[in-house]
Amino acid sequence: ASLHDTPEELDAAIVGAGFSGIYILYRLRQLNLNVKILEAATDLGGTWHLNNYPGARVDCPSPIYAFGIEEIYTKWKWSELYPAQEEFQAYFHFVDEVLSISKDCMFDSRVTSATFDTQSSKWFLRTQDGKRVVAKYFIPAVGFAAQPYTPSWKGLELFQGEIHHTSTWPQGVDLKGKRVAVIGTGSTGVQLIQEVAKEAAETFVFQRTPNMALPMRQKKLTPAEKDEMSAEAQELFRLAWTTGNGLAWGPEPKIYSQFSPDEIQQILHQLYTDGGFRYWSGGWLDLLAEPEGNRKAYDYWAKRTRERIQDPVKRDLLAPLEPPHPFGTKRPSLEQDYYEQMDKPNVHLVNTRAHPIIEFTPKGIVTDDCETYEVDVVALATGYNAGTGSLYQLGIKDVNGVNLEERWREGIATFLGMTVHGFPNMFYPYGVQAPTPLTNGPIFIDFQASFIRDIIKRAEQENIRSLDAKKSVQEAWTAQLHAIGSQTLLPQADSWYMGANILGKTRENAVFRRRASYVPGYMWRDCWREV
Ligand code: NA7
Repeated sequence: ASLHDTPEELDAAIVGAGFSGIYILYRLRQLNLNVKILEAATDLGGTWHLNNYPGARVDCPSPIYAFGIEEIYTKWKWSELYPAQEEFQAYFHFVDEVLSISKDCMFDSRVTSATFDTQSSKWFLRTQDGKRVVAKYFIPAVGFAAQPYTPSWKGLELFQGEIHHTSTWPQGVDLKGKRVAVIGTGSTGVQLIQEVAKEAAETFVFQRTPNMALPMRQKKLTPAEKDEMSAEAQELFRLAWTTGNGLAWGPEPKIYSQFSPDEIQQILHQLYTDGGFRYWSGGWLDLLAEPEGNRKAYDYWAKRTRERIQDPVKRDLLAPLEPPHPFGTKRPSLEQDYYEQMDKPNVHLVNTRAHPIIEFTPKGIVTDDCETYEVDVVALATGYNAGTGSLYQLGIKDVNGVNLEERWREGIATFLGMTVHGFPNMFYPYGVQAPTPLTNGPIFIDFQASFIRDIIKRAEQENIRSLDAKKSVQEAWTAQLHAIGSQTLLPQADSWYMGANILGKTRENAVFRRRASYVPGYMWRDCWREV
């Protein structure tokens, strides 16, 4: 790595060594380009390197939450249907052995500024410790969850116990016999709570919105099942490329009104029994768009969940008879024994919808009904400044020197959810205005990485200095996204899909809902200008 005065010259600079950074490195190597990854952390894995909290595991089933690369999936064997974070760390090391990724990585390199120079048509990147890189193509592969969000509660800094956001959870936090608060019941909170409740003397769960968590139906794989899975992997990856959710199955190609009420109940029963995200995206096509069927799905979920909770107060808070928002318009978590853990007498459910947290004291947390919860450890499972936050912290400026954050102040505008007008030769995978959170990550990333490779290949063949999405196509894309989004139930939830989890953030749909029409017919001429 070049320090200070001599910038390292590359064809493409990727930021981030998670699934997307690695996939893009792999794809761009196919073009014989000089490519490197700049990674803030000390190891590969991105979110799977950082998220060390107890219970962290994937919610998409193996073997297809993985690289669809033959040299990898034919050799690697998963131990469970839904592997835990430690297994992903081992997996990324294995991927490194097979693909030699680390040799093209600059670790400990946190990018803090990225500017486009119109003279040379190149991106100039600078890291926190003064390293400089110049590259024709700039690929911020930083995922949607790179900027943790902690609400600015009064007195937070006064708390004298241990306090950790889940994304920076250190090794070796001892919870045994402790009083532990978990704030937040999103995907992270649910996973964490299941583990905390088994260790801690008392657990205080601060819930604002109940998670419509679905049974994971986790499975440890026997040696025979592992072999079977390896043998099927190729076909499963192939199938996953054809579905809207990036999983190996999708809904029947029918809408709610095409089923009889009995059929609907049978479908719900079957999907719930089969487990995983099937209940969320395996039923009928318009589950997230049509209110009557959506309510049926909610009611069946609530009935099955309520049966598992003995405490009547907790039952009404965890699975109320009236849904707080349409089913599935916030991401459901997958759980193993969440409701049984929550039902235990030493697990206390604090309703922060009714009584918000107003401050921290040296000893604990105070809610607006003047209750004080004295605890030894606080876990902040309060999520992320999703999508935009990940990009903003890189300090990216457009051709006129204007910050991305400034450019998007009045609303996010992109072309394909991968590039932004005024930021030539910048392609970001797995981010805002793409189908990102509604698909199985690695499969969708592979799809985008292939698109990015193909468009760069074409630009190189035709000697194009830089590709900048035209303003008109960006406007059309963004308008289409909002038009599709407004026909769904997604805007009815205060989710991070809507930017509505962060106080003060503009509320707008950040998800391109329909993967089918996401297929790029957008490759050439009339969509791009040269800068
Ligand atoms: P999420 O899904 O954004 O969850 C954050 C949680 O924190 C959620 O339950 C929030 O309640 C809660 N929260 C946030 N701010 C507050 C305040 N001020 N008071 C009380 N509670 C609060 O983040 P995760 O880390 O769980 O998951 C992120 C993604 O990672 C996930 O979708 C997966 O794709 C992987 P709310 O629901 O907003 O009422």
